[in-house]
Amino acid sequence: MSSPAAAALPGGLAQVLGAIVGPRHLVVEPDLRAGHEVDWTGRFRGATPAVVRPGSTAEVAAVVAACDAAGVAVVPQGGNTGLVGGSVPLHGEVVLSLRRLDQLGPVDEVASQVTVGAGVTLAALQRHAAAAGLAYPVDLAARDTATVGGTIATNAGGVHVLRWGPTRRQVVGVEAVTADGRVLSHLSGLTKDNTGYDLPGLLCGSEGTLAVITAARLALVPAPAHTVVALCAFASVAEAVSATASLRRHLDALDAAELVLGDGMALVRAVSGRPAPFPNDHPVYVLYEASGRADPTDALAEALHAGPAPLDVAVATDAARRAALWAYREEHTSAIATLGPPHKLDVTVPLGALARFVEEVPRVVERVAPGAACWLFGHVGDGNVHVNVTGVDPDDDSVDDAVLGLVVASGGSISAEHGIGTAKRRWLVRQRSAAELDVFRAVKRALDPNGTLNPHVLL
Ligand code: FAD
Ligand code: 2HG
Ligand code: ZN
Repeated sequence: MSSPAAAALPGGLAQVLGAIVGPRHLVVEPDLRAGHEVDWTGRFRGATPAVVRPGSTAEVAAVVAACDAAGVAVVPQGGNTGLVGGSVPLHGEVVLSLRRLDQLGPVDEVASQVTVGAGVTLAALQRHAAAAGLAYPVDLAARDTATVGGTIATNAGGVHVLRWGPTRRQVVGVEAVTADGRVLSHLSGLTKDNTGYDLPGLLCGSEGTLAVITAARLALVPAPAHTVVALCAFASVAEAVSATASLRRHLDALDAAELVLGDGMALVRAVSGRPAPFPNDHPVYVLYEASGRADPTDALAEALHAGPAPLDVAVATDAARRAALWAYREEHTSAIATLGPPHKLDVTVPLGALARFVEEVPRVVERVAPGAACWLFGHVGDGNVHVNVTGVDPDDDSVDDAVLGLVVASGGSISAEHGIGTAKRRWLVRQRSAAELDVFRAVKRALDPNGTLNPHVLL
């Protein structure tokens, strides 16, 4: 999906923005803007008159206020790894890049918390926490690029939601800038603090539409002394779901349960050249990870006996072999990207309906887009399936309509963890009542009356 070229900035605004951030950080050269104008998948491509790169909260506030006063819309952008077309200037907006806000505060070992800038990447945060013997539990394959601000704005999930919850559960304070340039700062991180509305909770998942997040106070968890990964093969998705339910009942230390299907495994192997995990191919795999202070390997093996028996199991305890098993799952997104821009439908269905949903999706897709290829994988413990469809024109959303229709009919959610962005805006009315959407719009008006922040995202 691409948009016409962006209009130039209104008279004088370029000078104002350049004076705020310094000329070096007002990026107008086409080749330097280019990477900020297209999303990670290549499906959503826009154009911006300028990428503005503030280096402090005060600069963010001044930039946003200047754009608001000039009637110029702004797209906040972190690592630009978002998958719903919410981080790129599809309507000629100014791009506000938050990547320079990359300060890592000292880890508060008494509270197990840390305050960091919105531009810190997940990987940098994870390394910082690890150096203090702690861990930041939100983890996803884009960890080297995705930022704290972006993960809060999307309420990112990732592979550890099963045990630690999504980003919202880790955010104990935020600093953010409203469209008129006011700074809201509540970073004390007090566990008990009933002094009004929960602004961190509101900003989690707000997709850059309510305020620009500039820093966050985050809860950390104990770093595990032992981690074990087991890749298990099953005969069907129904067995995989039932084995996962059994593991959840029997294993406190379960961090992740990740679904891979046979064709996705074959694609990842073809693209990466990785060897097969087992002598025989199987239709369904689940990658389990467990971790704790004590070695959970025996507990995992015992828990596996309590459910449907896997057809094959590969176990890894050392970091290199664990990473090799994880690669079969994590490399799905990049392997699919080699086939051209996919339609990505990140959905949840009730666990009881998941096996049927996985069977049904290819049939539904074949009906509306004969010959298109369907790739399904995801976070089976959360009922979160990533439906990717390749071989369909980026602008043809009949596949999206058909799959999301099936999701709603199954009692699921049209966005599990990636957000609504611009990609799914059309379908939000199927999921949220008119009364809820009215309240959403009222909240938006209260914080951003001129519609400056991501006006084409979410609502
Ligand atoms: P961006 O893409 O830059 O922005 C995303 C949204 O947040 C946009 O609407 C943007 O306007 C807004 N935004 C960004 N920064 C700010 C800010 N400071 N203040 C206000 N608004 C802001 N997501 C998951 O949930 N789980 C996964 O497992 C997962 N795996 C992924 C794997 C790969 C290989 C890739 C490419 C993506 C994956 N994602 C996943 C999606 C993506 O990484 C997340 O949505 C992530 O949270 C985006 O962070 P970002 O910094 O790149 O944000
Ligand atoms: C994942 O779980 C991400 O790997 C990306 O959420 C999903 O590529 C996708 O559709
Ligand atoms: Zn995911």
